[in-house]
Amino acid sequence: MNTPTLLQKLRLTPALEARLAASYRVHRLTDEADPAAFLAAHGGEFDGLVTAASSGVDAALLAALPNLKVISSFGVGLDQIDLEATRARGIPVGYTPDVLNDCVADAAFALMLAAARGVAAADRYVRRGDWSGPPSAARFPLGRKVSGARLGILGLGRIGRTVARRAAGFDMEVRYHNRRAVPDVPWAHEPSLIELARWCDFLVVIAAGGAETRHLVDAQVLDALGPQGFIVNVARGSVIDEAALVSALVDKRIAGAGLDVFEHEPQVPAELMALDNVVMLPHVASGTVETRQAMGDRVADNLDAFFRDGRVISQA
Ligand code: NAP
Ligand code: 8YV
Repeated sequence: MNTPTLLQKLRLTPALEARLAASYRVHRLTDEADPAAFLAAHGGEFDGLVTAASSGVDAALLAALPNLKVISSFGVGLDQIDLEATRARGIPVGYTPDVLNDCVADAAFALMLAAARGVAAADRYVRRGDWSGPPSAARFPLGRKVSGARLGILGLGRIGRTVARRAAGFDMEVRYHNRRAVPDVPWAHEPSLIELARWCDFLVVIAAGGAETRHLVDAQVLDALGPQGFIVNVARGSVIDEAALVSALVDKRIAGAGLDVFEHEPQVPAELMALDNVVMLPHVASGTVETRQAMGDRVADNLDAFFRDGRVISQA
């Protein structure tokens, strides 16, 4: 078989780019001054497409690649990939589930602890010299206790279950909300998201993104969480109604938030910048050397398996 030709939609880690270049003919779309003109002239040459959860694949790009046989995506989220169009064409989509569970769950806890204990604000307080300043200056405010608190999880999937297991180390009682109860888990299923929010002290959002979950967390859910409740989002910005979240935070109708994802990344609502009870990350929950290496390995392994055996290892 001839060496397959891949279209790389965005820049990847250097290790993954090197590995792909060693086995395939790779063309980077980002090198093109006029990607549309390039695709019109050369779209028929590509056997495979490499993309990422954040970048996705839309119907127009698929249509520009008439001989495409496989897609390999860096990441687990599928909300930016037009799966209806790939299925209609019979194109398998490889992705990278499970290898990032640990780091995303770790990031959820980092955000939970940081929001409740004011870690980022306390760091700013020390750096400003307020701690060592005159004794008359306001002391740093008390935080909220995480250990022993009630944890609600929206989305008890692969990552949600990893978050739930970590909660045992913090003596937290866990309940979750999914459309379907998960069999054989020790945590209680709560069929109503509003009731889950009312019950818990910390609500971790880790449900899949996309049209079905858009604004699942709305003003009503936030009001049920209440002025003592914290929200953590490591899923997708779209799962929370961001305008409702901003107003709940500004009006102190919830206690605080830890956010890795936003509705219009990389734009972040200006109102959040001034709030010390909000901790923000630039969508890096899976961003460790080890996990990004494992994700990159799965991207390449999916392609290798497809071109060797006709099927990817992890198919969406
Ligand atoms: P997963 O195993 O597929 O779990 C998704 C969960 O969402 C399932 O428990 C599913 O349960 C629930 N869900 C889907 N639709 C729902 C709805 N309408 N109402 C309530 N629950 C719903 O996926 P995963 O591997 O854990 O990843 C979850 C998501 O995390 C990904 O899709 C991705 O967007 C996000 N993520 C973010 C980062 C980051 O860097 N921040 C990294 C990795 C992943 P039911 O089907 O029973 O409803
Ligand atoms: C990715 C993610 O790092 O896997 C996902 O769904 O959101 C992150 O792990 C990022 O989206 C890369 O595209």
